[in-house]
Amino acid sequence: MTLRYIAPLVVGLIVLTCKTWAAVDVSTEDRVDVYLKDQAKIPCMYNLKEPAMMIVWFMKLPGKDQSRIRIYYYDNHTEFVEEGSDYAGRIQVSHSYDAQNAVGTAVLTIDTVELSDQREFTCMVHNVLKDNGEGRTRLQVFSSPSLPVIELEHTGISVTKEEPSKVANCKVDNGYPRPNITWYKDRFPLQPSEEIEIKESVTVKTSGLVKVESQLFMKVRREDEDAIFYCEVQYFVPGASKMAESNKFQITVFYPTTKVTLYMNPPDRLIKEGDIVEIHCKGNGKPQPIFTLTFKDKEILDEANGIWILESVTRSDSGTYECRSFDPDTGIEVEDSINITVHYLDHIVVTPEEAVLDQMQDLTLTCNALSSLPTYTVWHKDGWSEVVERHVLELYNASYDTAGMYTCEVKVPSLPELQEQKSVQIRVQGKPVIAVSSTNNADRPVNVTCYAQGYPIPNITWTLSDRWTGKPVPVLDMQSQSTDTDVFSMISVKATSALTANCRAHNDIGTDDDSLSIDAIARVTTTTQVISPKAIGFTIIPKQPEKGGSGVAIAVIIICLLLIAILGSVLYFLYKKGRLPCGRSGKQDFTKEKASKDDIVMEMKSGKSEEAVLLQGVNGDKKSPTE
Ligand SMILES: *[C@@H]1O[C@H](CO)[C@@H](O)[C@H](O)[C@H]1NC(C)=O
Ligand SMILES: *[C@@H]1O[C@H](CO)[C@@H](O)[C@H](O)[C@H]1NC(C)=O
Ligand SMILES: *[C@@H]1O[C@H](CO)[C@@H](O)[C@H](O)[C@H]1NC(C)=O
Ligand SMILES: *[C@@H]1O[C@H](CO)[C@@H](O)[C@H](O)[C@H]1NC(C)=O
Ligand SMILES: CC(=O)N[C@H]1CO[C@H](CO)[C@@H](O)[C@@H]1O
Repeated sequence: MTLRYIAPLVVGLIVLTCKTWAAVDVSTEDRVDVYLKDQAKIPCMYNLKEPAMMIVWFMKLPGKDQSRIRIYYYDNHTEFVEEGSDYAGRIQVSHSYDAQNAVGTAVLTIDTVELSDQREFTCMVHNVLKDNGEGRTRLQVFSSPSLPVIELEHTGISVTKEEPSKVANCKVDNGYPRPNITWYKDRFPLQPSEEIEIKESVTVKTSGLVKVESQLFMKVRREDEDAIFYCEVQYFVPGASKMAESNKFQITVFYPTTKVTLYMNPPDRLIKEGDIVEIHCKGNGKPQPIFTLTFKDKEILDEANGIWILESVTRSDSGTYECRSFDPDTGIEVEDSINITVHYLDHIVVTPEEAVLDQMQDLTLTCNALSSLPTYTVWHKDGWSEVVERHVLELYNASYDTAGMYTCEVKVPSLPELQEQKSVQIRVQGKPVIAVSSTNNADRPVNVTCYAQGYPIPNITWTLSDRWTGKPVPVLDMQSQSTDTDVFSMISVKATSALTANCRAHNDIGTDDDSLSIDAIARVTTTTQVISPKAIGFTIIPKQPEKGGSGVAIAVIIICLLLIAILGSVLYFLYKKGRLPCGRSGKQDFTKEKASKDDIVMEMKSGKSEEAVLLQGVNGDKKSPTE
């Protein structure tokens, strides 16, 4: 505060010392600054060897009438403020005198300064000799304006406009003296030019305070959409100048579309039939123009913000899509196009669709499915792992094992969702081939099973007969299961006597049968049935008798029997002649051997079946292999 007063004071003194036109040396400040509604102090100094005789303060009237009016009077007798003036009750003057330096002061204080107080005040000092001197001070009142407020033009501004367009309005209120408004773009002040126009309006309100509005007009360019704008207000305050910035803002710039881009979302995706495809069209202008999307010269409707959604596309949706935009302002028409390929995998065609083969026949199966992409084909059999990785499957020299369900699977490696499969039933026809087997458990009913392959699927017939009487025994508890290629049948037998179980498989092409002997004690022997050579390769067939081996064995045993007979005859002869001492034991052994024939059969059976077969043959149970 003091500094602020002293500086102008010194200047004032220098000025005044120059103007030594009066007898009394009076000095005042040229100007005193004060905020509206504050208290103003206007000092007046004089140099006298004694206190002033009289001090009078005047004010100058505004307008053309430059006359001055006394507002305050002081002398050695009396002191008063002029009644009826603007200042009655608002001013006072404090006096002091410094005898040592011979300097006196009279400070005029004005309370609650109004704008109308901005005028000239004169201090007149008289000395004892009635000489006088004067000093004048101008009171300057200040009011800080409100912060600047931006009002934006809301719609966008087109770069194609010939004349500068209104960008924004900047407003400050209640300032005094008149504040200035400056516009800024990216921190650089804007000066009026061919492209920039600034219209300012200044309103002095009844209060005397000033409202300033500034309108910015500009020819915008495309880059201006990124520019930061604001306005700044500069105003004076006591002893200084200040400034305040408005909020920063950006403008919406409209520019024509010179290029459109058509693309799929998401991009770089393989599309298959049934997919949803999203097509986007974007222009490089602002606002986005009206687009039209055409496909095969037909317009596709249902557009929303340049996006079209094609639901469940098919291969017929493949082709070129074109997006066009037309700007009516500039007359510019632009377009872009994309190719869309909708991929597909058709249903599989397998040839033949089914087949019944003869044994040893060959067959070529082909599997084809039309696709727009490279495919991978694989054949499986009966749900097992792959057989071949080709679209052609060749079956050579069909056997019953060849029969089954063949499945062809076609995949598209680049688009794994595309895959198809189809199955084909291959049958191999022929007369039944059977295999009979049984459990061997003494405590339980014996389960006799019969497995038959063949096509048409054979019918299984079981017969049970008593081995000694030959009478049929009813078959109870038969269970059968058949698949596309074979039949499995099982009976449970409670053998109260020795039985023969016969399984007979029959179809249009032929018949096969096999028998089993079941002992009363539930022991089992296989029959003489020689399994047909066709059955080679069956997993569950019983061990096949070797024909060559049994021939040799038969010869050897017949020779042995002959030798025993001869030996017996010789012994008998010697016995009759009395040459041989006869023990009872020898005779007994011979008969015993005959009696235990069955036991020998069982022992041999557990060893080698071929010998069992032979011995049973000797017992007369053998059946003809060809039947
Ligand atoms: C306002 O502008 C005028 C003219 O350029 C200048 O004289 C004055 O000092 C400025 N006022 C402020 C507060 O800056
Ligand atoms: C076909 O199979 C049969 C029995 O499985 C075999 O004897 C014959 O040699 C095979 N023929 C060819 C050409 O492989
Ligand atoms: C015979 O078959 C029946 C029915 O399948 C089964 O319950 C039984 O355990 C089998 N008997 C033997 C000795 O395996
Ligand atoms: C198999 O048996 C069924 C009835 O059980 C009969 O209709 C069919 O003709 C038989 N098939 C043959 C090949 O004998
Ligand atoms: C003490 C003093 O200076 N008195 C003076 C007051 O003023 C009158 C005239 O107005 C003088 O006569 C006195 O001498």
